[in-house]
Amino acid sequence: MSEEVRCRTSPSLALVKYWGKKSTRKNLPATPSLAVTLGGVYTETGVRIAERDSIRLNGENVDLDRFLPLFAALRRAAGRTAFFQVETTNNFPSSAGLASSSSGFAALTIACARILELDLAPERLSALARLGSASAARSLFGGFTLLPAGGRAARQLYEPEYWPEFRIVIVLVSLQAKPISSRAAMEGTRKTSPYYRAWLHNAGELLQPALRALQGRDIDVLGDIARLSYSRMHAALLASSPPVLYWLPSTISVIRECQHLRDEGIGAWETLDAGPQVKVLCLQADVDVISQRLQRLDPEMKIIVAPVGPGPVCE
Ligand code: 2P0
Repeated sequence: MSEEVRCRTSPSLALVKYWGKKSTRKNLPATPSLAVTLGGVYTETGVRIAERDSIRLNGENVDLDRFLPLFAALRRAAGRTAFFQVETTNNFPSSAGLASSSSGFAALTIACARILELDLAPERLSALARLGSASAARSLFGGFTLLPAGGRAARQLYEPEYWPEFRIVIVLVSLQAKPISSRAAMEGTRKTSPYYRAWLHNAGELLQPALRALQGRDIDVLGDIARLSYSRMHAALLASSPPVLYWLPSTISVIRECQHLRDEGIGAWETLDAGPQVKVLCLQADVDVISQRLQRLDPEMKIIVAPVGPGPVCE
């Protein structure tokens, strides 16, 4: 057995969402995305050099097709033909709208680069990870990150320590895999939603005020912008043919409870991705009341509280 490299990375949660591709072949995003890396939830990936490529996710073999462009780019960068034996686990549900592809492709990219002894700058690693999943370009960094529209690589805007009180309350309303992958749904939106052009236009307009709110650590404004971004993304999705609705009844219960909390003066701003889970942006001082109120909706729902997370760690 060859030596193994193990890397751990955390998912990237977009506050301003990436949804739609400028280039499908190069996997370039059509919208800018501003994100926070989540702490305490992570993908851990081990890679060895082997005689053929193989990937096991949480103990199950995974189809290789989606990984081949990344593997090919890594082999080109190393100037050698090497194959990867990959074992990867998530300490949170996969394919349920918790951005497992962001942390998954980021961990895979960095672990493969290390085993090939490639000494690449973070920006280069981010561009490679983007070939697997555009959100993975952001997971290469901790703290707050930006992937510009059409951008090849993400960059870190602020270190994890920048906003120590910032928290994300993750509400797992369903542990089932989502009915349609984000990649397929994104393409469906681009090709069939009459709202897609408006979505692209507006996504660019949301970025500057979001950046200013982050610069001022103004959670009221940032939370409001995050709500607009996910709502407009889902409006475009719902208008595609066939329509795509990721929400479940409990998703809506959580959204409404966040509205009630805000009406009572408690800062709780929800955001959703390509799945039914709800992530609530808030400050540490409000975490207990928010968690209790949301748990009361359904004692079965799992709730995870995440601080702003770190960048990749390898051993
Ligand atoms: C994001 N999402 O910005 C957005 C918001 C989901 C909703 O990036 O096709 O797996 O692999 O580039 O990154 C999820 O899509 O898509 C995603 P691909 P990805 O986090």
